[in-house]
Amino acid sequence: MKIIEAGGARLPAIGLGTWRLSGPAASDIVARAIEFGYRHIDTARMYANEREVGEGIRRAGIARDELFVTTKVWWEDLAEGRLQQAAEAAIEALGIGPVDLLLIHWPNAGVALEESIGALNDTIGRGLTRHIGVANFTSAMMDEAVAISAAPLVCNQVEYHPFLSQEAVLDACARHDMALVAYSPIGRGGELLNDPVISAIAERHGRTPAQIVLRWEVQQARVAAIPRTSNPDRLRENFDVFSFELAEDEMDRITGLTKRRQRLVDPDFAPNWDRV
Ligand code: 1BO
Repeated sequence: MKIIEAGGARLPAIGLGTWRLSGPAASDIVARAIEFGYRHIDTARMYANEREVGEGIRRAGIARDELFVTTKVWWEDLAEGRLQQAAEAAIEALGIGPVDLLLIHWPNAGVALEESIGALNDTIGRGLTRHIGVANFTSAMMDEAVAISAAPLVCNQVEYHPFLSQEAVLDACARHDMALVAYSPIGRGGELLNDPVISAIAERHGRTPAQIVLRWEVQQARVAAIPRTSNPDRLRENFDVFSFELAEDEMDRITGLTKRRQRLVDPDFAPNWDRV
């Protein structure tokens, strides 16, 4: 398993995303993922599954320090005091002690960045998390947040796949010793996985298109990916991307697809993505 070192943290390059997983299915897949070798689990207050994710982690019976667990506070909970309360509720629901990484899930233009980043920093002092970071920040917002934060910001978690360039965010990650954690890393499946460039490379390596896409992500210096699945076979497939390598020209051809700019997750509270 490749480890991404950023901002003083060590993130396993493949993690399990849990957005839209709920109930016993969420606990089951988390426990299975850990048994299978996953060491990075991602959840959020907004997913309303922290209790089940925690249950799956406890069921797997792994030593806590062998697992990297991330959760996120929702954009409506970023005010001083409210953010800390949300973090406390997350820790209580998970029931595994402090998390490894606590993120601001989306920026909120209605709360000053000084206030939300200050409150996020405070969660470290309160023993709620070991590290902090952000999600869905533009590169300009990353620059501002890093300048304000006392503790290093470990990552920016953003949508990233071969149909969406994140060049500006990747540059900002390199400037600030941060990781890019890719959500929706295989897009919506269909169109991306049937793309002729991806299919041809998959055929050449005897791998699935999803494995090629995930390999393209984790072969980049600062990128981790958190594919979500509730299917045990996919769990295995998504994790098996460290025993082969893409050639430089294959990496370049896949990177060439990112000019399509197909953004899949763009809620009405999202920031102005063009503010790079
Ligand atoms: C509203 C989208 C959340 C994904 O983490």
